Amino acid sequence: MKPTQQKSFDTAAFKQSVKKHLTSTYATTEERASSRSWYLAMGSALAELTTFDMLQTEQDSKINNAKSVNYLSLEFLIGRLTGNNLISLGLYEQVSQAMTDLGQSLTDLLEEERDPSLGNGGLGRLAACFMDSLAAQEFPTVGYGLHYEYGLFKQSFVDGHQQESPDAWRCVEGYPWEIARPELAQEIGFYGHVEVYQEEGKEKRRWIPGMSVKAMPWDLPIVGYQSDTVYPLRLWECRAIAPFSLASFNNGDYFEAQHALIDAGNITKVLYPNDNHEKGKTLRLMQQYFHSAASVRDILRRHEEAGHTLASLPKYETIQLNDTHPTIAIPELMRILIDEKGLGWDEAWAISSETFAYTNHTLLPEALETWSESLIERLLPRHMEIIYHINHLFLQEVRRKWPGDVAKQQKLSIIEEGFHRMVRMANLSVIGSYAVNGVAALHSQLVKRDLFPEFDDLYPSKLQNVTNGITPRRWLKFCNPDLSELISSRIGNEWPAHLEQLEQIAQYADDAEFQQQFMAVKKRNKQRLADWVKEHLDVELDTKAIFDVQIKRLHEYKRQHLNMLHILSLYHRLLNDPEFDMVPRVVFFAAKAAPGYHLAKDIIFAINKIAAKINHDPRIGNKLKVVFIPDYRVSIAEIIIPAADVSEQISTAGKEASGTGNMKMALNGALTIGTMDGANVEIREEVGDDNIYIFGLDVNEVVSLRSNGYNPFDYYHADPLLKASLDLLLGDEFTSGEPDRLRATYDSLLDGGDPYLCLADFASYVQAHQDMDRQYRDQSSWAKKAILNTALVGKFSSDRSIRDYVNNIWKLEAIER
Ligand code: 26Q
Repeated sequence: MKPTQQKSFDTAAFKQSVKKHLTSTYATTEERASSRSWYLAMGSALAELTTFDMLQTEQDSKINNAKSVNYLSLEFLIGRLTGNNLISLGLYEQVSQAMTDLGQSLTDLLEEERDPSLGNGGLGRLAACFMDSLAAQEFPTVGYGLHYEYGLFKQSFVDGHQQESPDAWRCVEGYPWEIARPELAQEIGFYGHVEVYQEEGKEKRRWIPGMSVKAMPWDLPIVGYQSDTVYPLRLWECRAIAPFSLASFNNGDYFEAQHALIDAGNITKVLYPNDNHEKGKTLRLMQQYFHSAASVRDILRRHEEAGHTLASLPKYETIQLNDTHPTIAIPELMRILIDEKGLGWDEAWAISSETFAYTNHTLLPEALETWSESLIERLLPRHMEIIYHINHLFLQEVRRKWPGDVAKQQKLSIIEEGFHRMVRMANLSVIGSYAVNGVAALHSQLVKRDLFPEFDDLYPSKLQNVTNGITPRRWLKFCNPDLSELISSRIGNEWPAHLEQLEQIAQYADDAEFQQQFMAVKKRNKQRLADWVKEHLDVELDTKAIFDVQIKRLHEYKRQHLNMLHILSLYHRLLNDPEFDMVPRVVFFAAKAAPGYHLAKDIIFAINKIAAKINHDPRIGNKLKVVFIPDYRVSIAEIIIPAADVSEQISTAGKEASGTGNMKMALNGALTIGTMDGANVEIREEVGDDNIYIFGLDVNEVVSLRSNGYNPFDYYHADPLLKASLDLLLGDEFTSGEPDRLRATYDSLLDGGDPYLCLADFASYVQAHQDMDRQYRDQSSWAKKAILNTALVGKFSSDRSIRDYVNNIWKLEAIER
């Protein structure tokens, strides 16, 4: 990467281009244009610059003769692009000035951009951070995803209940950063049958699909930080092939033919809103195959156009599977190599199994994907045959390793026997990949120990770890400009590309002036959040309070309801314990629940009701406020994260694969209160025990508590504070006149058996909060801890994650241009 390179920029030409787009693309005038039109015109003018660079990159023979990584993911939660791209291009100041000249404020225009919410949460956001780091470090890459018409639903609250509404992120005008690539469209089949035929005396097979659709690619530019390299994020949109059914048109059945068009559009209509839970619907499998098939064909097209042989595919291309969602790409590549390119099985397998690598993001059994054999057979008959054959050869290997051990064969088989036979996508992924990785040290250990121990025996060194990371460009430089400036004033401005340099600010951790400046920045960021809350939610907040933040998808394993119990305990003590003294505190939540996850929605409802009561209860003298920010998304995370004093990372040990919000908040100077789970373990290693609040059972203690028979009532009866806190959920304390409306959450924690051990961890969680509250009273020592968090989390840059993939898995080289 070239240091602090400035792009040449012609301000006059840029302004001209904005004006041209205003009139000729958006049909308005400078006098009449709304802020929205100005934003669109500016975006279009900028996109022209990056499209040019993207095409240059695409045609660069140095890149085409080097190895690239193809990142396949059903989700890319990229967030707004305009501000971030301006930073990467190094044009923020110039464009800001140009827009001022045109009578516009850049910061206001940036607010006009809708977040492209093409992901659910962690997995999708990770994919976006990885694209940023690949481009920044000039590793040749293409991201492949889906061009959903509707992204993750928008969330609002009606009487405290989550309401979902569709997210038409492109609005009517389209998204200025995307560019259609009709020349690269592909045709994708479904259903149909397998035909057996003879060729040169050999029996061959081919798939005759029963229907097909068109995959139209849209490219978004991934602009490398301070580099001219722009790699594409290629998103496939499903379209009908027109004229779809000539027969129906000719029969005069116009509407029948139109119907087919409508159905084809459905495949990429909407992102599935489940996170860490699979729901085996036909349309979801169609999305997965549509995505994999279009991407694999595009990869082969690029490979062949560069003049390389099929046998050299693994030398030039690696395909990273973001969880099992694109795993059907493995049998798809095999099918193309064998049926279409005429290779033999062994040759094809040698290529395929050296091309794919798989990242596992979860151990939760309900999130491990399986698809019914009969569904795959119907939708993709040839792929099912190929899966059987992969399995057949694999089970021979298993029998050689463990002769006579039928249980091993059953456990490792790609096919799960039972009333409905199911295809286990994780097993297929491990068997068909040259490397498999977990996403944090602890998680990767558990993948080996609990999820795939036999695979680890069979294929030593296939199972690896790559600890997740976050891009410091978006998650510090862009979202926290004041802290960025303070950091640069002491250690220079190279840190966004070399995050380990932040360690140098550790020397200022005891410096009174630096502490005071650091805390002043935090205060301004807290004020920015408080202003947002006042404007949008009409709740008044005091920045002297501790800002205590839990922002992530709503899931029982993430234990937002444990946080809620802590709030109830504070409320109880404020009302009943005259001795009780606490630093004022604001607890922030932001979380979407999957629309079909009823208990998660009940927890949202309970927190909202508790917030409504507490926030207006004069008896507690503004000591405690609870704010549930609706519609959590990347752009609101960019406001909340810089303002956090305390980062809640409180999942049951062993359940959160990594977490990445934990890294973002620590980087922005928040102290973590967390369990020994996911990447919290490594954050503790980096920042040191004094600068993090660890509580609760660890993985081994969780296992032994469960095996001894866990009974939440034991804790309920033994701990009066816990009992009092839980009992507040009964009656009508928070739902005046309507008792029992918060009962579902209460019941899940007691009669429901408390599957995520909230009650077992409650006492130590409350204690950790108390320790933290004491510490906060000493602002100098708090500042020191906060500074050390920022200083010591350089490891969690996604640049480092990508280098780990490059060195240990992908084995590719950066291409300086
Ligand atoms: C699967 C089948 C059908 C429909 C939906 C799904 C589905 C979709 C999304 C299953 C899982 C997901 C998302 C999982 C996810 O976000 N996992 C998180 O990944 C992060 C990045 O590695 C980790 O930091 C988190 O710990 C992990 O929970």
